[in-house]
Amino acid sequence: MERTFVMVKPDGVQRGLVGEVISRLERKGLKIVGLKMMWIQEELAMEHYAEHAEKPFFQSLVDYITSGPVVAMVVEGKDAVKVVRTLVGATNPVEASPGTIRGDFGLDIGRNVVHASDSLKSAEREISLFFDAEELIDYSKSGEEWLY
Ligand code: FUP
Repeated sequence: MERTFVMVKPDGVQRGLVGEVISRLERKGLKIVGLKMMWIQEELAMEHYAEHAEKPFFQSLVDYITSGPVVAMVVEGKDAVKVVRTLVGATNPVEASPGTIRGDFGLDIGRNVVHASDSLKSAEREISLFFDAEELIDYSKSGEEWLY
């Protein structure tokens, strides 16, 4: 089982898309093992987007991601990193296919509703950046009588 990091960005929260995003992940069969609302401070934003530090859009990216609350989560499942990237769609919502989160809800590359780790390595880095180990819950969803 893989774990990946997903975040509903400030525009997604403002537009009331938190439930929609979570619902799509759950319906796909992924399991939420960590979930919290938070307001990212500049230091964490800069670390999260460190790979873009030299890019011209870096400061606006940091300003945007710190502009309002986000919902951060860790989801678990088979091939979770790739599966979530497929559900999320291309970075630029203009190119994202209909049926993906960004394809269905985004219009602007700087306001693309969600973040999802792009590799297992970034997933591990981002999960440890946003969550303490005790905030991730180990539980089983299969074999429960009330699961239907
Ligand atoms: P993604 O992994 O799909 O979120 O995309 P990237 O890591 O390449 O980019 C991170 C964020 O930077 C994107 F969500 C949007 C923003 N970005 C821009 O604002 N302009 C660009 O030209 C590229 C990315």
